[in-house]
Amino acid sequence: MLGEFTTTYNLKPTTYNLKPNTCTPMTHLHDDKIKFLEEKALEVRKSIIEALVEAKSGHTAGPLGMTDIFTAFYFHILKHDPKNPTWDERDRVVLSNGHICPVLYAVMAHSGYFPVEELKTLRKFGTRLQGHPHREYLPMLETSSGPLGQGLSQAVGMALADRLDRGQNSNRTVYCFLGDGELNEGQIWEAAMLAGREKLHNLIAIVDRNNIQIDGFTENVMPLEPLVDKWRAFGWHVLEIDGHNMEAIVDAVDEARAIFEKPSVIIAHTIPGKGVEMFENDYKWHGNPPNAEQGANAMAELRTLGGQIASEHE
Ligand SMILES: Cc1ncc(C[n+]2csc(CCOP(=O)(O)OP(=O)(O)O)c2C)c(N)n1
Ligand SMILES: [Mg+2]
Repeated sequence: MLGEFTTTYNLKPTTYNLKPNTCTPMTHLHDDKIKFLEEKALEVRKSIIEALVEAKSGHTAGPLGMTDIFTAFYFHILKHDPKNPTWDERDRVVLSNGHICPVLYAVMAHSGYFPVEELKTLRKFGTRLQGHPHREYLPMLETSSGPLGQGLSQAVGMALADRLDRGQNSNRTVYCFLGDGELNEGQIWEAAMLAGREKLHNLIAIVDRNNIQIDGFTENVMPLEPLVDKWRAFGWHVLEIDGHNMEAIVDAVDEARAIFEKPSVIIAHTIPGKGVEMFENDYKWHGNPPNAEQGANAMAELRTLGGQIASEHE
């Protein structure tokens, strides 16, 4: 008899007393700060190329494409203290697409977490800078990553825990970086569903919408469009930006932090391999490093900003 096993639940959705976010908005970028961030991004790109050439393996396209965003985060947006990485008030950064860690290592080094010189130890046996982020070796990371699809679930857990700890008064934000190809992982959408249901306004995801993944263009491998509608349907506030425009990056994060009734996702349109023509928009650079000659050419192109300024030898 089916009836004997029927249990009735009095299910009610959890209600939260959601209040406007108390986060102080970042000040709007003035021209000097934009120039500072753009120059910093150039240094970061050079460091990434030097590290990859030295390592003789690793990912080129994703790190160069996300350099402007990571520079804006580590030099303007994030609440963090490189000299005190476990500061309790810090924002949390989850790099779900762990393979782009050369850019994370580079901004961490340039902002003072460890010496810039250490970047040349990327992917060497026994070093702290493994090919995918390893928290056991580098404890100033929030998570280890590499297997795609897991970071958003971890970030949702952190955002829920933050709410339990601090209620609505928390001034900490959890940022989760995701690749667009990574969105093929079903676990992402489980986490997105829970974040929407829990109205995690302290969670901001940033999708690297570079249109490539390991073996092709995303829309050929597994179409993601209409991507904005997908996130909206899961209960997220969605923003779309040019991921190479410092003002757009900062304004989007400001808007996302001001939203208090749902999580936000920033879909950042980026050019994979940005800054070096040979690497741009070619998925073959997803997981290949430049050799010494390609690296030297790339450095020259970056030094002259693609021929816009005279090189130091002219
Ligand atoms: C669970 C899992 N499956 C496969 C891989 C291998 N893999 C590494 S990166 C990548 C492509 C991901 O595409 P995207 O997130 O768009 O990264 P991009 O090429 O833009 O850097 C794949 C399939 C992995 N790291 N984890
Ligand atoms: Mg991609």
